[in-house]
Amino acid sequence: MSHKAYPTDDPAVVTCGLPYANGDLHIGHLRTYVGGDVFTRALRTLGQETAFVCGSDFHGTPIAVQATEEDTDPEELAMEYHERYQETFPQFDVDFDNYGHTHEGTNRELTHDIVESLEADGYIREDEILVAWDPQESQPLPDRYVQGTCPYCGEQARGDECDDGCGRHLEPGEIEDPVSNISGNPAEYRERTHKFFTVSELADYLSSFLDRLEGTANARNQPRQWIEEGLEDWCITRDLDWGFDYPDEDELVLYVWVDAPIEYIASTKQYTERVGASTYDYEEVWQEDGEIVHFIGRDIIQHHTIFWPAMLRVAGYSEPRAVVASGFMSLDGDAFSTSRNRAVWASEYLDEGFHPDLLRYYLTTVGGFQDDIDFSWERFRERVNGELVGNVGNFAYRSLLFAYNNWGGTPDADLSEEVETRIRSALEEFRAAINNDYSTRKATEAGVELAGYGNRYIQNNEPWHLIREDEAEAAQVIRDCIQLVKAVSILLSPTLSGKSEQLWAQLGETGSVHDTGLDDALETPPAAFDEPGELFEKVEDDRVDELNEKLQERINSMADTDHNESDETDEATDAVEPLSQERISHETFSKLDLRVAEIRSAEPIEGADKLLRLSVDIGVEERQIVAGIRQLHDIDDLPGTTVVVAVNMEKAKLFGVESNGMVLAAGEEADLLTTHSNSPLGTKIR
Ligand code: B3M
Ligand code: ZN
Repeated sequence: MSHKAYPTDDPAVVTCGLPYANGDLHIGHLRTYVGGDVFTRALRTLGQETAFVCGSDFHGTPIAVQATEEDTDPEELAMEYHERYQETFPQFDVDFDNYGHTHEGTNRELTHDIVESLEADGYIREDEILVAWDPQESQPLPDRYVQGTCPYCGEQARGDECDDGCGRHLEPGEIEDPVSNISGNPAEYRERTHKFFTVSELADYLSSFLDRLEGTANARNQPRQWIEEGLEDWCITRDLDWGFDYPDEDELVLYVWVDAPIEYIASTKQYTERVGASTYDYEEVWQEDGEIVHFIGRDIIQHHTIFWPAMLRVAGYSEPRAVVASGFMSLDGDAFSTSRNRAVWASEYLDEGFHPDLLRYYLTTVGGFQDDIDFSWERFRERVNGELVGNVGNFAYRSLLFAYNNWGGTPDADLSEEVETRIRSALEEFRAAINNDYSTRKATEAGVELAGYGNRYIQNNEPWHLIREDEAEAAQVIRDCIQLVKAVSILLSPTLSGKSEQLWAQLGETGSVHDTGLDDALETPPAAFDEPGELFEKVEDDRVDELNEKLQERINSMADTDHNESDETDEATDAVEPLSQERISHETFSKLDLRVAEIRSAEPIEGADKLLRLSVDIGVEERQIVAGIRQLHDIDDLPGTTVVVAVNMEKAKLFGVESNGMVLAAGEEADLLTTHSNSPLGTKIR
């Protein structure tokens, strides 16, 4: 990869995946937006000229299906949520320079231009294909109007994406055993004429693009494999009323994934129109040598690393420099579910009175961006109290207060060499985290660790004793500490966007910390400042209990309503899974080596709410097995429990812990299987 290090001479744009404007935002959604915002601020701290843009996604069947369900017009529905998102993002300091939506004129024009240039260059062909059709309603069933089985991995998939399985995009007609979401009946197939973008011709270009692409590794690895397996052409039209018309066609609209990413350009263009091209020129970014960085969820990697760069390439635009794709996020070990109210909503978080920075910090540091992470109020408390209150806040407050009480500000002394060197190395870590890893987590840790160093420094030097013996020496120590506080404030400014600003003001600095660069961290702090206040407040234990109870009550009450009304659009969670129709031979079964075993010990795994590390005695040896059984079982009750273990499972690594075998359990709740007599450990189960 031969890109120049940030800051470059060219402008950058950071984008975030456009939210479909069809539902409230929860803290799981915020991961991508906070990620993009923190990264943008980090780039600016490095001195990179950067715009941060996004917009609401108005088109496609996600909006159309919901509008039908709510008996409203898709545009009206989308507009309502769009307006809400415009309020929500700034509440979390996710400050887009432009936040548009896909149904606007700017996007329509750009989309038509781009599609026309795909046509003009001979990259569009027409084909007759079989598409899903509802015989009862007598209408086509594009994308989310249909559910079925993924032809690649066999998981239940919805319309155009295998969301629970392999994550692939599915072409029209590809889904197996389709069922109509309108009538609930099996769908049929009808022949229709559609337009295809011949992405398959761009395989070589896309391979070389992936070699240059920066960002997270997941965004390169998956698509490389898809290219190896052979790229299919991409159907870019749909039989639908909602969306942008295909140029000069009345019957077909463009597939939502054509115009959605083009909104990245449209939104940047709107920003330029507002501030003027001399301030920020979108053409320099998108048509010359700009640095284009996309923050997305990992479920839309294919769209951003295959379809999108293919479109940009043919239409003569610049290619993305980086795709930063997040891992999955769970809540208390289970998936967020909008329809089941199993979520911590963005508005709810704020209503609880928590500062947005606490969540920004949690989302940024609880795992790497491409890792799967979990949110729990308990871990939220631990991180806030341990790192923000106990480390960062504590260091800033004790240093500033001591300085204020004794000198009314920063004492007059020279910065020591030791501290200067330590600050320089933190700045370097920050720079490297952004440049080498696109890691906002590591960049943030550079600041948090510097605060930790500061705490040890002040503790070891004991200025509170020194000041009685040798004032000059005490002044020296505190001078160092205030410089450290200043550096911490700059290093943490991308993540703790509001709190760092408060700290900046406490330091007696003028202007905004967001207008400073990394090198300002070594500029002398102001000689005078006011009495400081504490930056962070502890989250108390009983708050966590209360929040957990609230969440649980809500989930339970939704479960009760599910029992009473059978909601046809949701899958019934408690229905028994259909019995498998596929028979297996005795030989196949005998390949499974199942043994009677006993749990010897059970311990929690840091960061994984459902998992336990078990030591299990299987008669001939003791094995370490990771099992997702924490929900139902009390850790202390587990040792001594007889269980059934599949001993010849492939080894796996979960949250960094190796699992050598599988403990059998029933259902989502993981009810453990046991024996009812005293079969010796290691007995084979047949
Ligand atoms: N609107 C939302 C999603 O699939 C979709 C993103 C578009 S990004 C150009 O995550
Ligand atoms: Zn699949």
